[in-house]
Amino acid sequence: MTAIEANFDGLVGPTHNYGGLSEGNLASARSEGLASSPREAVLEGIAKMKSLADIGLLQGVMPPHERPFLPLLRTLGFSGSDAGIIEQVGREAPHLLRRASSASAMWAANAAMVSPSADSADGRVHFTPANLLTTGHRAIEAPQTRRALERIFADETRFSVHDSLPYQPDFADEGAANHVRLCEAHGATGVEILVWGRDAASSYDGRFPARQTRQSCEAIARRHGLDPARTVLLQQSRTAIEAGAFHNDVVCVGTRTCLFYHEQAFEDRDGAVAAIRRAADGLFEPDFVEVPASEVTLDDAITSYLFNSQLLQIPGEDRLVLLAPEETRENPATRAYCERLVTGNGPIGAVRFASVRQSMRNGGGPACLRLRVVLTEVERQALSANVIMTPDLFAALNDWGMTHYRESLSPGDLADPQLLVESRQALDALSVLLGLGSDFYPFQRG
Ligand code: SUG
Repeated sequence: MTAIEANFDGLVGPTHNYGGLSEGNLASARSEGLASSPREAVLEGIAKMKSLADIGLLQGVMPPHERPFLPLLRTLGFSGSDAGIIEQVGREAPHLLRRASSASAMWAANAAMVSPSADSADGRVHFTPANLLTTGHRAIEAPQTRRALERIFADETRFSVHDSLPYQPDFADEGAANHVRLCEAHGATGVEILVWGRDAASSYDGRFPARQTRQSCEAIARRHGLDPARTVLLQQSRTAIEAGAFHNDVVCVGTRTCLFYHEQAFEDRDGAVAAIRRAADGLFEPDFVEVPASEVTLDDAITSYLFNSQLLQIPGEDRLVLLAPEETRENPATRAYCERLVTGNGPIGAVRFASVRQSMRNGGGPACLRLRVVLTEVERQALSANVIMTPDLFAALNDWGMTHYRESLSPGDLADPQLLVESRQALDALSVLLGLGSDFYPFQRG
């Protein structure tokens, strides 16, 4: 069966801001309190999506979530009118307002873990929305993510959208950011690599949280019906987490037969390579492109986000293309590495750069912004809603962003009740534009 790898990017929400909310994410800590530009952020994201659609890849859009999220604030005991709550929380508990206002659903790599039909026992595409329970601002995402997935992948004969894993520390899950799938061709049986930072059976005392547990990887592999012989669970290196790699996709990316990763990405590097080879036996020969720490230090990898790139199979090109953030070009070590990489005859033939600076300041590179979904032609035809990027959708989304998004947002602006009004107007218009229905957001349901 032939299949393609589609990218569904999270559309940046109107409240995009720098809240300093993610412990262990160094960019988020560095940017805390800076003014953001929601408009620039959304336009950067839309431009990246368009550039991939233009080169012949299937590109989808994941809608932003409702923020500020009044249901959270009401659950925490605030009452009265919506505007009154925003003002009160802004005065009395600004940290809760930041938590309720983050546009973090834009990082769609954390939306869900996805297994294609070629790998699942029942021949359907499986999705597990991530519970994201390690950070308070992200732990509110899963119900709306599930809703979005159920609208877009509504055909239950082809797609299975699960509930998120239980909200218990043992099952902390951050979605596809800790997942890589290798295969000979997208439609063929693949090897699914699930990466965890913490084993819930032992205590973990790192400097920064390890956001994914081994137990959540095991549960997802079971519910997606993956073949144990073709599934590999790997431990992310503690050193990488301590250095600021809060997700595995900050130090590793892979597609088709190619795994591109930092020497210090995995706790047991040799064991990882051997396990992947074993799982791929009889299917394909994996290509390991390992970046030595002597050429790119972990610090350079994390500040430049070299590995948070999209590794793309572009129609008509023999070798893979690495779409890296501009920051990779600006860092002398990673720029030099990229120049050497493409002169060799390995699987990666070119490096291109995308500007997603607004997202990068919160620790989100090109790969964080997208959720990959491998689809056969029949599955592609079964998609619902109007979420596939076309020249018309691109023009409409650009106009929409220009109309509804603020040029600049400083931390104090979150306490402006008008931001809530503007945000709802934007999402109302968007739900029409993307064909999601007029009951897609909680505020639309009353
Ligand atoms: O979960 N940043 C996100 C970045 C997610 C990046 N995703 C991947 N690596 N796949 C996070 O830490 C920062 C929000 C703030 O501080 O305002 C934030 O949530």
